[in-house]
Parts: sequence; structure tokens; C-alpha cells
Amino acid sequence: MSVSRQHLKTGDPNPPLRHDVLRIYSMGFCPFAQRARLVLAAKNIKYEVVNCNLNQKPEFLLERNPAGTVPVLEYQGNVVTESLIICDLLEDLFPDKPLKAKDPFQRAKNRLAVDKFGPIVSLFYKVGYNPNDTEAKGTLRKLLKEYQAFCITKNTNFIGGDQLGMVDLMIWPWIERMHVLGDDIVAEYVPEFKAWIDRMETIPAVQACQISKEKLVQLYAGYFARNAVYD
Ligand SMILES: N[C@@H](CCC(=O)N[C@@H](CS)C(=O)NCC(=O)O)C(=O)O
Repeated sequence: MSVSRQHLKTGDPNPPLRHDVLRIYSMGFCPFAQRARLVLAAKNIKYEVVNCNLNQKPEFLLERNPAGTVPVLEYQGNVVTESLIICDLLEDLFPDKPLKAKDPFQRAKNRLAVDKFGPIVSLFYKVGYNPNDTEAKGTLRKLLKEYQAFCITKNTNFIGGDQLGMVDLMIWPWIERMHVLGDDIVAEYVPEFKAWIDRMETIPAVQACQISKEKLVQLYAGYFARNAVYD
């Protein structure tokens, strides 16, 4: 995997594309982009990363995604946005080492488990930007508990079954980051998720995309103060 050394910004040219190399436009600690990188790593697919400075977005990012968000995938002349759609596409493009269940009912349940995590993602940012919002914190705790009851306390090693699957990878980036919201949140969620977290941390794809706990605290202190430092 090759990664642009710095986050490219307004005025920087897009590094030359190669038709057969899958590219992810990303940002170093973006959890949505991490979803795509986790899927690529789990499937052992070669790819390259072009990191973008989201404070001064490069024109080539906005040309590909006027919404200005990462991740964006570019491959064989196609541009695709939105992390969940990109990950579904990756499963279709690279069906070896499948991450989705074969059984259609299990697939539907797993899809529901990803959807149910959406409000937790939103609350992660709400609490991060408003650390004194006790109501949002309370709701986050409640949803994490409900999620645990709905998904984690099953007799399987991973959320959708005994093998690592798409649900695990789609929710992992925020579980990995949850501690940046403070010890009180950690005290609530970690015991419930612990066995699953420990298992996830043994997965090479998870390790390959991991950022240390201390580094995440530092990065999100800037991010939530609306002063993100990318390089
Ligand atoms: N729904 C999008 C959300 C992606 C997203 O919000 N990414 C953040 C970075 S982590 C972003 O690009 N933000 C744009 C900005 O900061 O202006 C997805 O799932 O891909």
C-alpha cells in the first residue's frame, strides 16, 4: 500500500493515476475512510491512499466528490463515494475472503446491525463537539448498551457469525475511538464490549489500520476544537 506522505491541499495536483491500482482518497484518522481500508486489508487487496487536508480541500477531491467528504474510491475510471457503498462495492469486486454471510436472512440481520450503529456514530460527534451535553452523553451510553444487547452478547465470536465480517469492520473505527470522549464513557461501554474488542485487536487488518490510543486523544482534541491538525 502506498500513502501520500502529506495531506494534499488546495492547489496541489492529484498524483498520477494508474488504471489498475485502486485508490482511496482519505484523511489520516478518518473513521469512515478506515472502514474502506479495513475491508481492503481484510481482503489483502493492494491499494494506494491519497490523503487530503479537509481544511483546505484539494480541487481534485471536490471534482470527484462535491460534498467534499472522504473516503472516495477511484478505480479503473470509476469514482464512488460514501463509505458503506464503497465497502459493498469492494465486497462485489473482490469476492474472495467474503465478509458478508451467504445466508440472505443473516445478511439482512447484519445489514440491520450496521444501520443500528448509525445513531451511535452521530452521537460520537455530538458528544465530542459538546462535552458538557449530558443528555447526549446519556443517550450515547444507552445506545451503546442497547447495541451490546442486540449484537454483541451472542454466542458467536464476531457480530455476524464466527468469522470476522462486514458488521465488525463497519463499527470498529468508532469503538476504537470511543475513549476520546472520556473515561466515563469508557467505563460504561468497555466491559460489555471487552471480549469482542480483544478479539478484534488480534485481527491483522485491524492492527494494520490502528492508531494508538494516545495519538487518537491528541488528534481528536484538535478535531473537536475545530482545529484539526493533519500533518
Ligand atoms: N457519509 C460519509 C461521511 C464521511 C465523512 O463525514 N468524512 C469526514 C472525515 S472523517 C469528512 O470528509 N468531512 C468533511 C469535512 O471535514 O469537511 C461516508 O460514510 O463516507
